Amino acid sequence: MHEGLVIRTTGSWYRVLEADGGQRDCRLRGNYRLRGNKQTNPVAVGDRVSYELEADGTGLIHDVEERRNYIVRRATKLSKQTHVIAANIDLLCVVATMGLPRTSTGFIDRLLVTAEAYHIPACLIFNKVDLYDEELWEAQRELSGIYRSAGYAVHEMSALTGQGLEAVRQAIGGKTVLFSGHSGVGKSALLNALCPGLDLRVGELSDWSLKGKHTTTFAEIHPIQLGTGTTYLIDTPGIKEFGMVDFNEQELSHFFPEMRTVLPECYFSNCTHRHEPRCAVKKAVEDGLVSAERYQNYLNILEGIDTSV
Ligand SMILES: Nc1nc2c(ncn2[C@@H]2O[C@H](COP(=O)(O)OP(=O)(O)OP(=O)(O)O)[C@@H](O)[C@H]2O)c(=O)[nH]1
Ligand SMILES: [Mg+2]
Ligand SMILES: [Zn+2]
Repeated sequence: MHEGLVIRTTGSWYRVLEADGGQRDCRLRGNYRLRGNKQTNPVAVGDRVSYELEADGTGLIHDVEERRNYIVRRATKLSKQTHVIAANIDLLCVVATMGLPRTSTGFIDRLLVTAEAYHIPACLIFNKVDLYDEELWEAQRELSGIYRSAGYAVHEMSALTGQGLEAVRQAIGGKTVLFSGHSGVGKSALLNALCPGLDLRVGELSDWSLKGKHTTTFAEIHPIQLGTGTTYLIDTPGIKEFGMVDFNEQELSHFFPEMRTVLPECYFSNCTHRHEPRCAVKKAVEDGLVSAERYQNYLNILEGIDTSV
């Protein structure tokens, strides 16, 4: 039996990176038990699998190693089924921009909350700063301040000019890094900038909607050499709306790091931080310790209002 890392999944085929650096197309053995039936894909990029060789040179996956972590979203907007985006991730980079197509904080916060819920460290990358005028820079500085004070590393960069790229390199070296965000924000362009040899397809924005055209169509891991060790970059298809799985009212605020620290001071132990008196979160918003925008996004998620687009 051999062991390897799933770096691409397309239909019923899995591309596996082998121990010696080679790659092999594998299928999943027919009677492989789905984990429950809640997930649409039993094997995702980042999974470590054991497989045996078939006579025709392909592989047959027998087992999937237990995951250290993974991140999911709803398969479709109303679906109860979830789709595993990737497994065994060291860092989620939310790729966003104040340029085109502009990312809302509602979208960013849904991704960050999900990363917190699944215990995946996250950071923010604002791309396309070469397009910023003074007004956009001002808005960017304010936004970066909000996320930094919430506890996240924030990078401002341009895949086009290379500005800010070195800091991103430093932050991801030696890790397995998932890049996620709307179509057209420049995820693939960013990966190309990090490693020019990759030569990933980059798409134009649509003329009429100024959004991306969903150029990347499946998640794929690209192992690259940065400094000493191997860094695994996971490029993913752009997300229209991030379908969050449900969290209960009580746990949601724990996934906002800057709220988490004041929670014990709420008068009611089951406070949802909406209308309750003597709420430490509302006080923190008034005092400017928690941003009003993040708090509003918290309320929206609580009420199930979708402002993520
Ligand atoms: N001006 C500018 N344009 C950029 C930058 N990064 C990417 N772009 C452009 O943005 C468009 C989309 O880039 P992609 O890398 O394909 O975006 P993506 O996030 O991978 O999109 P999907 O694969 O559809 O999810 C392309 O026209 C890129 O040339 C940047 O830093 N500055
Ligand atoms: Mg892409
Ligand atoms: Zn409260």
